[in-house]
Amino acid sequence: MMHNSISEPSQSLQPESGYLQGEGIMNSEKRIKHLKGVFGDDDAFNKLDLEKLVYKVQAHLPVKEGTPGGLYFGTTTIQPGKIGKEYFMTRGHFHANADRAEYYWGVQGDGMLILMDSNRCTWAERMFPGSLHYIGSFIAHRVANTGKTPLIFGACWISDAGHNYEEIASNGFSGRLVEIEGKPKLVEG
Ligand code: M6P
Ligand code: ZN
Repeated sequence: MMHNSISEPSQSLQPESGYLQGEGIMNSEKRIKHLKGVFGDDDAFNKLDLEKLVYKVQAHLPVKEGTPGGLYFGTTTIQPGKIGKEYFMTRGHFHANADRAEYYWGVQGDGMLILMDSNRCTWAERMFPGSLHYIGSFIAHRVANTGKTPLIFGACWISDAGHNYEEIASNGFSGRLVEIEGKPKLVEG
């Protein structure tokens, strides 16, 4: 049987900015006060305004978290800034179902995708408008804004991936992305 109906989509995505609009878009914010223990330099952290916005996430989560076979879609905007020498960045996570993969892609600004495998080997990929990043199984991921304007990136992940923040909260990444002589560098720590 055919439904003779043409409808408008319930959600839309602004291609230039990644901005999501429509039914059921979730918005969340991470301010300095939400990011205790994420950055290496505690003195620099404690001097900052706790209410300062670091990043926000918009997401379309059409199925219940944990549903096999569904997909989630998000846009993350990281403000420019540093805490000590370390760039503003997302908390970062492994997936709770650690073998689930994810795509990230650059929309606006300059950044770095920081990746760490299960042997705690860390590396980074440059992010720029149009860059595409396949984050495979068992790889922790976080994004840093290395530029002077907001960094916007898109993400698409599996609805039963989940987030494991505990591993990163306890042990961090084995490398940190800091600014040295005006350039981003991955250093031990
Ligand atoms: C992307 C996706 C989300 C994630 C967000 C912020 O949009 O990977 O699942 O929540 O980035 O990253 P985090 O949760 O690590 O702070
Ligand atoms: Zn993820």
